[in-house]
Amino acid sequence: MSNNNGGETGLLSRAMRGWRSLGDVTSYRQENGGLLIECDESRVLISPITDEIVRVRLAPEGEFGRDHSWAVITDESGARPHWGLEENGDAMEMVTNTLRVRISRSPCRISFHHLDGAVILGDCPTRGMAWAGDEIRCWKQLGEEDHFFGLGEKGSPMDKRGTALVNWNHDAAEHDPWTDPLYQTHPFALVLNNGRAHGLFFDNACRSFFDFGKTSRDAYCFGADTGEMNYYFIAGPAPADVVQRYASLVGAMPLPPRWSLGYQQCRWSYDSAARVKEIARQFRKRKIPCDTIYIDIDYMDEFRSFTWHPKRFSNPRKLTEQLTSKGFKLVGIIDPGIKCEKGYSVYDSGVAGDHFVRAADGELYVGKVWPGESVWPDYTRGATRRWWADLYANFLKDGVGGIWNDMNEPADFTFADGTIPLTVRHDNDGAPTDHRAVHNVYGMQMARATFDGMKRTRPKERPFVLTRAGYSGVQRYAAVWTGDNLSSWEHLRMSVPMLLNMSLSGVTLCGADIGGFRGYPSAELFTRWLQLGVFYPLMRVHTAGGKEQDPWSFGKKAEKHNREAIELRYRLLPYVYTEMHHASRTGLPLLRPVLLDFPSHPKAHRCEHEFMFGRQLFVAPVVHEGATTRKVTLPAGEWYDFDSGAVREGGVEFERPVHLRTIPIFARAGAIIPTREVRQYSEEKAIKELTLNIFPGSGRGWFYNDDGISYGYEQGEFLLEQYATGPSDGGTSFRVIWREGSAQFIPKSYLLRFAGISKCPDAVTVDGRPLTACPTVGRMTRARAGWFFDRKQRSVLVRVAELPESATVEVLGNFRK
Ligand code: MIG
Repeated sequence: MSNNNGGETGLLSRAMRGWRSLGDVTSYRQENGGLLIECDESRVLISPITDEIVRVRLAPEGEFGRDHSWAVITDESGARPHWGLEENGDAMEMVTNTLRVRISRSPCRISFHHLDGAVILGDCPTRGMAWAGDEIRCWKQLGEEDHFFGLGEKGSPMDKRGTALVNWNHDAAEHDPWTDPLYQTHPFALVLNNGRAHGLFFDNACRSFFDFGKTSRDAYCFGADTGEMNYYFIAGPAPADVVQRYASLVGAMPLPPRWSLGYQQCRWSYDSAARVKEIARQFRKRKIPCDTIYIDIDYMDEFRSFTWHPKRFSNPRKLTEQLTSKGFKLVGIIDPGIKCEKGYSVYDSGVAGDHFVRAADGELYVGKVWPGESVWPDYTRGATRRWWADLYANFLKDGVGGIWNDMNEPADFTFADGTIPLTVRHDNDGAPTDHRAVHNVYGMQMARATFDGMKRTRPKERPFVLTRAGYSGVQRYAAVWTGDNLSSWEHLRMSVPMLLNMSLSGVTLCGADIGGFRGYPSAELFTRWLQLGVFYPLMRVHTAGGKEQDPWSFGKKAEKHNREAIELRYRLLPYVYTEMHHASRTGLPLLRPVLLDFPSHPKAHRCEHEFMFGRQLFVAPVVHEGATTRKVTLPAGEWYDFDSGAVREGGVEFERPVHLRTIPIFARAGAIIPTREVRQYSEEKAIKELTLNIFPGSGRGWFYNDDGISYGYEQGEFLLEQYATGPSDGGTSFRVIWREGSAQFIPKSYLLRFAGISKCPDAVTVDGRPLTACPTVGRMTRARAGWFFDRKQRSVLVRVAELPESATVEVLGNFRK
C-alpha cells in the first residue's frame, strides 16, 4: 500500500528557488553558556552541552521560539562545560576539552573537529543551513566512507547511505522492506566512517526528512516542514560513545519487569476468557514456557477502551486471578480513539475535562476508528495526561499486568493519509499549535501517560507498556514493537536490521511480531522466526486472521523445535536480565549490530543479518528457507561455538551446517555467561543453581539479580557480581572480582561450566584447596561441591555451594594443548 506521507525523494532536486542560506557573520557574543552569532537578521546559537555534545539552533528571522523538547531530558543542574573562544581571521573556534567547533565567517558555516584540527563533520560550504518559508534544512558534507545508522524504525537496508527517509508516524498496515515512513520517528543518525563514529540528533518533532546522499553525491541533508533547525552533534569516536551520549540526552530504557523478558503470546484475538484460559492451559500442559498472554481489541465492549465485553469477558478479575495462579501476566490493549457516545464514562469525563482535540473551528474533532465515530485525547496537554493516567486505576484493579497502546500515530480511518487532520488543535504543553507540530510525539505522550498511570496505581511495580508509535526518548515509557509485518522470509530478514537500528536509537526493548502478523507462516518459517525471536529483546508472537499461530500449531516436530527455542530463552534469562540491567544504566542496547562492538570490522556496515546479543554472544540466525548451512564470518578474535565449545577464528568465512533445531551462537573468548535451569515462567522459582558458562581465553562476565518486579533495586535490593577468567600458570582460572548488593539474591549454588576442555584436568581447586573429582554428574549434583569432566561435551563442570567474593577456582592441567 502506498501512502501520501512517504518517499518524497525529490526533496533536494526540487529547485533551490526560494531557499536562503545563512549569510556572513555580522556579530557574535557569548550568551547563556553558548555563542550567539548574528548574520544580518538571522541568529545561530551554538551551545556545548558537554565536552562531547554540541547543540546548534537557528532562528532565520532572529527570534528563537520556546525552548521545549519532548525528547531531551533537561539537566536540572544546568551545568555547562567550560569552553574557550579562539579567533583567527576568517573563522572563530569554540574549544571544549575534546572538540573544536569552527565557525567560518563568510559565509557562516559550522564544522566539528578533533582538537588536532581533523574535521569530523562540516556544513556543506555552498548551502549550510537554509530556510524557505517555514521549511528548514541543513546540508552537511558527505564523506566517501560515511555510512549511516540509527533513524529508529526503518526498513532495509541497515546502512542508510544512498537513501532518503521521511519521519512521519504512520499506520503502515501493509508495509514491505522499502515502505517509508513507518510508525516511529527517531531523527538520530549514527555516522560511521572507517571505524570512527559520530552522531547527529535533529530534535524536531514535525515532519522531517534525511537524505543521505540519495540526491547529491557530496552532500547529505536533513530538514523539516516547519519547527526549528535544532540539532545536536555528538562526538565519538567509538560507536558506543555516541550511543551512550545520545542516551544521556534522551534517556535510557528503565529496567523492565523480568516477566516482560520471558516469552509472550499474542493474537488478534483470543476473544473470550475461555479461549485465554485454554491457551494458558495448553502452555502448561505442553510444558512450553510462557509469561504473558495478550488480549487484543475484541475483549472490549464494542471497542470502548477501558471496558470489558459483558459476555465474553464477564469476570475479568476471576480470569486474571486464574492466570496469576499459573504464572501468567495478562496484557491488554488500549487504543486512543474514544467512542463518541454520551453515557460512556471515558467519553463523558473527557468532554467534561476538555481532554479531546478540537478542529480549527473549535468543535470536537470526530473521526473514525474501531468503535466508529471517535474522539482523541490531547496527550500533549499535562492535565489530559493526568486524566488518562487515572483511567488506569480502575482498569488495573481487574488484575491486568501490562498495557499495550496501539493506533497511536494516531491512526484515523477517515482520510486516505490515515491520521487526524493537520489542522486539529493541540495544547503542546501550554503553547497551542496544530497537529502538524505534535503528530510525531502523539504516541509517545500517550505511552507516557500510560506509564504514569501504571506507576501511580502500582507505585511499587515497574510498569510494562508496549507502544506502536513513538518519538526519540519513547524508551523511557514503553517497549516498542514494529507493527504489522507479514509472514514471509523477507520480513523475518527485514526485522534484523530494523531492530538493530532501533537498538542504536535508544529503543532497547523492541521486537517484531514473531511468525508475522499478516498471512500465515509455514512450520519452518515459524520455527526459524521463533529461533531468531529468542534474541529479540521483546520476544512476542503475534498474528491476525483465521489460523492459529501458537507454538503447537504446526505439528509435533515443529512443536519440539519451538519448545527448545523458547526454553533457550528461559535458560538465557539471567544473562538477558543482566544485559538489560546494563542497558538501563548505560544506554547501550541488548541487540547490537556488529559495528557497535567491532567498529573496525571491514564489513561492519553490511553485517545486517547477524549481531551481538549482549556483550558476549554473537548470533547468526538462519534466515533462509530450506537452509542446510549458515555462512558465518565472526569478528576478529577467537570465538567458541556456544553448544559444542569448538573454537572458531574470527575474520574467516565458514559454513556452519544447520538442522531445523540449530541456532548458531558463538561466545567471545573469555566470555562468562550466566544461565539457569528452564522454568515455565520467569518467576516460577528463584534460581537454585546458577550456571556460569566459561569459555577459554581472557575475559569478564556479570550476573545481575533482583526480585524482578519492584523498585527495591534502587535501595540496594539487588545482586551484581563481576567475574574474570583467563589462563593461569597451571591451567585456567576463574575469579569473583567483586560482588555488590544484597545477600538475599545470591544463588544457592553455582555450577561453573568450563567449555572447550578436551582432556581430563589433573585437579580443580578453590582458593588452593582441591575439590573432589566426581565420577558422574549425578554424584556431583548430590555433593555440596565437586567437579566432573564431561568428555563428550568437552567441558569441566565444577559445583560449589558458595562463591565468596574474590574466591578463585582453578582448573589445573595441560588440557588445552
Ligand atoms: O487496525 O488491534 O498493529 O498488532 O492486532 C488494526 C488490532 C489494529 C493493529 C496492530 C495489531 C493489532 C490490531 N491493530
